[in-house]
Amino acid sequence: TDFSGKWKMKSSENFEDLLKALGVNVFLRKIAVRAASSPAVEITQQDESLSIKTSTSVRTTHVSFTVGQSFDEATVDGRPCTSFPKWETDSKISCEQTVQKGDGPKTAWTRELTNDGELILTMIAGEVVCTRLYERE
Ligand code: R13
Repeated sequence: TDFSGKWKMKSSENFEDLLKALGVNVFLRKIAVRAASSPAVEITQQDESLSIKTSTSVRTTHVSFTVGQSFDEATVDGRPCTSFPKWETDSKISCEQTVQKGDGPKTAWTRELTNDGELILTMIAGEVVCTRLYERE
């Protein structure tokens, strides 16, 4: 599977609930929700190595990792964490996160390429699952 490409978001569920579960206050939540409604995502992939740039008007993140190797990133509420991405199927990466200090709900994400060429991102905090559907630009 090749996740490479420029992606635009078609739908999002539970993003605000996710931030709420992580303890983000209502003021910052509203700003984040608005900005996260029109992200620009660019992924480049070579074999097992991915680079994912996610841009919004208020926050841009850039992660590079190799599936099967741990790397440092930040949780969606901005806390430094160590992540371990692995193949769940040949078209789905699941990634568990461990925050470097403090506690809170267990966080993770998954990215899956569907048969019809769409990308499903889930972000998880405890029991809350945020699902975001992307299509190629
Ligand atoms: C701002 C500060 C407060 C915190 C926050 C969290 C998330 C975001 C913005 C902020 C945004 C996230 C977008 C995520 C996307 C994910 C994806 C709570 C730290 C800056 C308000 C905008 C687009 O789809 O991959």
